[in-house]
Amino acid sequence: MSKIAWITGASSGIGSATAIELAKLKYDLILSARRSERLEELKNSIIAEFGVDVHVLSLDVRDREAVSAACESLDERWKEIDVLVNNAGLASGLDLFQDASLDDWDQMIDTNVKGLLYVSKGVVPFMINRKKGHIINIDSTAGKEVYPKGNVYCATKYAVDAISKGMRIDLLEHAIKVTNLCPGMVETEFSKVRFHGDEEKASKVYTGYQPLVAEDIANCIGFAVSLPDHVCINDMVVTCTAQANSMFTKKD
Ligand code: NDP
Ligand code: 8X3
Repeated sequence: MSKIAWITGASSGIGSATAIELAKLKYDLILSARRSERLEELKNSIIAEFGVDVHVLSLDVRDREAVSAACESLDERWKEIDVLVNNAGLASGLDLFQDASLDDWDQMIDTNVKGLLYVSKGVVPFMINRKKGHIINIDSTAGKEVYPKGNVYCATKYAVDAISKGMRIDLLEHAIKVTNLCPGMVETEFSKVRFHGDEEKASKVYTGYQPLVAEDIANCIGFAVSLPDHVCINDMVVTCTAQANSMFTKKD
């Protein structure tokens, strides 16, 4: 029987690319995000190209009851989740602490931290029942070093680092792998979302050097899930060659 992977935030960027990568590896997929029309398009193209099974969930990870109901609504076959990629997330704003908006802060904390927890809390019991599973938490270089105006986005990604470490300890007895994956700058819709739709400002983030693309991170995920059962990548920090860390990028 095929393995099953659930990817949150599959309607764009790293999540969409990961769906394609795992379909290539013959995983059946649960794809979730709020923009369900995008998920339906991705589902149709993946089924046509790779012939795997795809189940779409229209889901806002901030909605605790909806996440719990979505997990319970899965039929028994779809509950046999081998891989959970906790990818849904965002930066909202890039402002000095004293100028930043509380709404931006709430949205990042609710999505990047609480949303990741809600989905994990729904899926972990299925993995415990099967005594196996692999959780991949999409963290960030922002979870390794704080940068100017990164304040609360960085805090949410530091929280993901701590959650990954905590999960790895507590789930040890159930043979569940936990991989914390920290990308540097990846050209996706991330900056457009961060700058509230300002595409010009967003594109400047990626000029003067060659950033990562979503497929680079999807490849890393494909690698991490293809290792033998006794091997777990705990922490993976991946940047483009032009980026040393959160603070230093060599631009032309
Ligand atoms: P995108 O904006 O391209 O994708 C973000 C995805 O998250 C979308 O599918 C979006 O779907 C989903 N999402 C956002 N909010 C919610 C929500 N409340 N409920 C459900 N889904 C949600 O950005 P990336 O692909 O770049 O980002 C993916 C992850 O990677 C994020 O966690 C981000 O922090 C992290 N990351 C990104 C980096 C980068 O430079 N791009 C670097 C390091 C980490 P929808 O809007 O349809 O709900
Ligand atoms: C996203 C990359 O550099 O904006 O996590 O923190 S960065």
